[in-house]
This record gives sequence, C-alpha cells and structure tokens, in this order.
Amino acid sequence: MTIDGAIVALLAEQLESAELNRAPMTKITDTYPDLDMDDAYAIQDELRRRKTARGVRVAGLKAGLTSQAKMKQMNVSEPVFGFMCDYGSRADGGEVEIDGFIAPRVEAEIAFVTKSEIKGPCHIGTVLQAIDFVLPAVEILDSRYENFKFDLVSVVADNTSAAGFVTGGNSRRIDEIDVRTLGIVLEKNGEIVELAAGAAVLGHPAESVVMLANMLARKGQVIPAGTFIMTGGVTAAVGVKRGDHISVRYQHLGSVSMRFV
Ligand code: 0L1
Ligand code: MG
Repeated sequence: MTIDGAIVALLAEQLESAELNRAPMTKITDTYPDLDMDDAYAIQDELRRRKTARGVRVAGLKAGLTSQAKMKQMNVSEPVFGFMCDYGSRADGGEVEIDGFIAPRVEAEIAFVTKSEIKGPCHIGTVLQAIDFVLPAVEILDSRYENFKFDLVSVVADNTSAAGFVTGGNSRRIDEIDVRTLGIVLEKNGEIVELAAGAAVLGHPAESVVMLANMLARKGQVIPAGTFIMTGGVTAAVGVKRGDHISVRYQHLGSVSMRFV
C-alpha cells in the first residue's frame, strides 16, 4: 500500500459523499498518482464499513470487467470486484428514478446464489457445486467520477461503479442449463442494442466466482452460503436517459425490464 489509514478514510468519505449528493469528483489518482490495487480495495472496504455502520445491508457481491466487450470498452485487462447495497435494488418491470444517479448505464448479467460457503483457492468444480441457482440480473452502473474518467484503481475504490440492480425472470438450477451457451438480448426502447451468450464472461460465468473467491482468500475471507453474486456484464454497458425502457431477454431465464423516469 502507498497511503495510510487517514487518506483511505478521507478518499472513502469523498467517494461516498459524491454518491449521496450525486456530485461527481475528480478521479482519485489525479491527486494520488501512486495508488495501487491494495490501496483501491482498502478504500472500497472503508466505503463498505462506512455504509454498514449507518445501517446499509450488503445485498450481494459483484465481479466486473469480466467480458472482452467490457474490457475493451474500459481499455483494461483484468476483472474487478465490489459489492451491492440493499438500497440499490429495483423492482423488475418497475420505474427507476434517473435523478437517483449521476449518469447511469445498464448491462446484462448472469447472477448466482450460493448454497454453501466457497473458500479460495478453488476451481470451477468447487464453485459449480456451491451454486444453488442461476438468475438473470441487470446492473445499473454509475461512476462517481466526472465524465466517467477513471482508471482501474480509481474504479475499484469507487466500488466498481456499483449503483443498482434489477433481478427477475425465472431462476434455474445450475445443472438444468448450460450457462455458457445461454443467449441474452438487450433491448432499449424496443430495439436490440446488445447480444451475447454467457460464455462472454471468462468462458463461463462461474469463472468470475472462482476469481472472486481467490481474491477474497488473499484477504482471509470466504463467500458465505446464500450470497447473491453478479458475475459481470456479458455485454458492453449501455447509457440510459429519462424515458428509456430497457428489456433484457434471457434464454431459459425469462426477462428483466425497467423504465427510467
Ligand atoms: O460491473 C462492472 O463491469 C464494473 C465496471 C466498472 C467500470 C464502469 O463503470 O463501467
Ligand atoms: Mg457489472
């Protein structure tokens, strides 16, 4: 790490207030250019501590930048991990108030819920045995940085742009479907804007859970039983504005939709 606890706390506080006030800030590496990934996750952990201390519940974990489409869009080459908060949950088929965000984007994801603890280091076999069911999810991303100008370190500190999520459709057992060949169609205002299959996420979405478990193991942590995990966008993220209707159709898993108002 390159910074001490006081700077970690200061940056977490600035990021949280940017989120709460919908007031984007300059990316943190402009002020601290030497920040490394350990600093970034320490700031994210402090952000999580601040939120849970004021009663926010962590609703799940997420992997991000797990597909070539996303890595290319963000010009990076490695996945990142973050968490989802209870207040980020939105109802399937419902209205999402755009004013609750700075500049929201959506992306289609495959999510899992675990039935037993996953402890890294592990491999895909361990993860597949620990998954209870698969469900469709759409992530609402929102960067707390001005004009989405960020690098990998800044985005990890900003909880990987996590802002909201919508789940819906039908859940299926992991052994009932092949999530690699599962087709996904994202429509905006009735027009298809993105198409993908589950394999877009690291060849198999469970691989992003392997990477998450292995990253947590380095910090002495596990993925507990009953954890909701979003495995990363299968498509590039799509910008939304007031009035836009998003509908994502998943093979075997039904659909998830929302309107931004
Ligand atoms: O969920 C993710 O793929 C994290 C993305 C972080 C960068 C962005 O805001 O798109
Ligand atoms: Mg995502």
